[in-house]
Amino acid sequence: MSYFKLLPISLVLLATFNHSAYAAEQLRLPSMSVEGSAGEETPYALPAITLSTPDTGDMIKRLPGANINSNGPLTSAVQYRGLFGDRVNVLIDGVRISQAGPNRMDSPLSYLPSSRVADVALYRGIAPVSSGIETIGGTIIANSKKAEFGAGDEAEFHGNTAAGYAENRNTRYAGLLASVANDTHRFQVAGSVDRGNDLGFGSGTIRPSRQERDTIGITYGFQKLGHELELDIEHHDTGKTGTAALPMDIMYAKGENYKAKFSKELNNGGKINARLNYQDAEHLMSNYVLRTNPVMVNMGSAAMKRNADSDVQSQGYHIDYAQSDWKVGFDGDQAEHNATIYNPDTTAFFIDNYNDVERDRYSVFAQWNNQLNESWNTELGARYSLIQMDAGRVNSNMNPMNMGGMMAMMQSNVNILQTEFNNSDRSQDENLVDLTATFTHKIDEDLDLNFGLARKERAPSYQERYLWLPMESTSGLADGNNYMGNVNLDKETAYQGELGFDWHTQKAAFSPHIFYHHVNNYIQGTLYNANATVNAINHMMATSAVDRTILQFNNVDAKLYGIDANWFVAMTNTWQLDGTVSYVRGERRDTSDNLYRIAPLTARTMLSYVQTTWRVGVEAETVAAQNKVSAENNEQKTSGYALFNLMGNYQATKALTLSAGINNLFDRDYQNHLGGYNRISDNPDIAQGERLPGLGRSVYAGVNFNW
Ligand SMILES: [Cu+2]
Repeated sequence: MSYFKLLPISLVLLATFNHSAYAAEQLRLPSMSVEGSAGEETPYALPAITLSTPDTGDMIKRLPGANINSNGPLTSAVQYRGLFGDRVNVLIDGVRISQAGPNRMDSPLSYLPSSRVADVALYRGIAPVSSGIETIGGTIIANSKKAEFGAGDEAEFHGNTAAGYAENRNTRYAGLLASVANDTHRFQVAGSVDRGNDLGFGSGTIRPSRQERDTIGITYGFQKLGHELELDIEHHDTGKTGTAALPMDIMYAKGENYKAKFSKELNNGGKINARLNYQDAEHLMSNYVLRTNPVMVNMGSAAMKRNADSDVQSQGYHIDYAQSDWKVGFDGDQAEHNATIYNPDTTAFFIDNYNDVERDRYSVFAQWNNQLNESWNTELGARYSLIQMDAGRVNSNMNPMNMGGMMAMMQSNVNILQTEFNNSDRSQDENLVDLTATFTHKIDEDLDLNFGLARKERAPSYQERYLWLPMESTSGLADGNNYMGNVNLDKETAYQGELGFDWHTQKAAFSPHIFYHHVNNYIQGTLYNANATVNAINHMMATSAVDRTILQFNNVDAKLYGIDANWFVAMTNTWQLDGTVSYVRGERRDTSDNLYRIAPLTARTMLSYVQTTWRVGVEAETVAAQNKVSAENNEQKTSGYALFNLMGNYQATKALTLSAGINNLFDRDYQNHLGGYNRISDNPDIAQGERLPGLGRSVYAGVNFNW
């Protein structure tokens, strides 16, 4: 019962046993008498559970210290210990996905629907250097279900179906995996379909929050004599999906990801791992299809109908060699981004939002993991990365009719910024050095001490560097401010400390970790130095009586600290309690302000009643008020709340699990601090600029079937 070491037991039960698509033969069913109990494993993993939504973010939220910034139902962005966006290294099947959308509409998690997830995992605290380039905010992993090799040379046919339905506005999703395999070859086809209408809360509707996504992928695997090869092609297609916290909605985000993985065991006991990946994705967003377009109030209330067309091509590679205590390797990726804004009614109108933006990373690392003696284990790591960034020249035509007056003025102002940007030193290199030292000290059979120190660095994102016109394409910050990029930004450097223990017996476990991040040159929007040109553009583009605040990405100083823990208690053979607690505080060090969009103190507590083939549980999700908000970002406070969820699982046969539950049982109205503000002008249920409400009650049911 190895899962016992990984999880509070009720999560084991929550799991629909689809960790492997074919785990049917070994039911991971409740058993209070497990042999021994080791500490938490690294990375800390949770198997997939049946959710009320197709959004994998709802699983990530269950990891200690993790939370989700949500700008729409399919655009979950991971937050770990107060850091989010490009600061967190999110790996989907081992690969860091590049986003086609400059506002993170196709966030990495959007590439893997919940019905196809095998497990999600987290390196608690300091992520090892081997887990990726730019891991200042940690590494979080989501893996898809993969067929296993067969036992003999006969072909075996297997598969998995996971499907769910939630009554909150007809949310439904299904995933299917079918495979044929023997002991040498495996081949699988897997796909998913997600649909849902605009979501509801209390007596209202979040407009727009409909969702639509299809995925399909094929995988071929080969193994022989210590060699293993995997080839994988994934196609994803997100259709019209609302993002009420952003200025536009998703019309589509689609594309392909290609992966090749190879590993070989050598005679000397070493192992080589290699991976190649290529991604090609395109994205269209619009501000007038799922919502009413805004008007430019200072331009004679002219309709501001806009589309934005964006794309990314990226390729990456990773090779490492592991032998005894050592792992060394090199990796890198190159991504090229474009985004153009246009007016559907006036074809000649266009703005290059990002043109030929390149962000290339080259990196080498070495990691040494040593069991010094019975009670001391240490891991030391070093990584050097070169980040090269560049952007093409930008152009625009905001006055295609060649009108005089305001339009001519607008274009001449934009021309000034354009020329400034085109003459700036857009080619920038950054040298990053990551160093980590983590230690585990085993005090006795039940108790381990963990501590670690690290230095981690991150280069600016392309949005932070190359946003040349005051706009909101900021990788999903969704704070309602207009931003200016800053070509001359410096890299961020974080000094991180971690201290925790992991106490684990057969009847109970508790593993609190405290952390401190001292971040120099933290990149944050600060009030833009009044510039007549930028102010004039901002004023002319205004869609409300009050001009948007303009912030510019700048280097400031910050610190984040907090504690997160996860725990369980088996009270009797049938009753158990478990949960997580996560707290983080983010502050500026250069001013007395707080950091933006920091998760409030959050606890999940679940009481479960467990039988051999079924279990039921009641979960309390308690969230404190967030009063420590960022004045610089005009961030609004939120109140605390408690939600209660019911969930049940029934293992009907070895292969079939039925799940059902009710989320937000009491249909409580609440606002998720990480949920963004309503950008829609004409939703009678939510005022524009008000924080978006969390979802109302949702009764859901799901099925998981292995064959
Ligand atoms: Cu977008």
